[in-house]
Amino acid sequence: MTTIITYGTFDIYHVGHVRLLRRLHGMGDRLIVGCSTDGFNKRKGKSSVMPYEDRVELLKSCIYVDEVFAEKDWKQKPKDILRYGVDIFAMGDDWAGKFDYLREYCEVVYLSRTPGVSSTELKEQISAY
Ligand code: C2G
Repeated sequence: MTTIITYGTFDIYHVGHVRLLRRLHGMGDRLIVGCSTDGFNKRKGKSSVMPYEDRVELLKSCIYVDEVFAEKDWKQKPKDILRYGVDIFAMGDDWAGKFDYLREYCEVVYLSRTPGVSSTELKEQISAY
């Protein structure tokens, strides 16, 4: 049983998120997602349009996702990896290199982002609509 883990805000859920989750799903048997809480987003310097509960509901509705849990701080990843028996930690490559320290616990991979779509761009497009 290969378990994959990833983390993110997943605000304004879009095809960039779905394509990443689909690829991660294809890499193993179980995909677990750490969804950033609203409080953690503040500390990340990010604000999300959608509240945490809605972002979790959208992730849980995704056929590629097996489990969703709260990402509350930067330090919890090693504990999460051990708790879930994670084999692969994966993120989009906008984070390339940032989580290499987790190689002590599991494989670390960075997948190419989907170009041309982001929550920020969507917010701008919607407000200009
Ligand atoms: N992503 C992607 N393609 C896009 C947009 C996002 O592949 N067009 C990926 C990102 O690379 C990330 C995931 O989707 O792996 C979630 O993106 P965000 O919600 O923006 O995640 P972020 O706010 O960067 O939070 O501890 C890690 C952080 O919580 C990551």
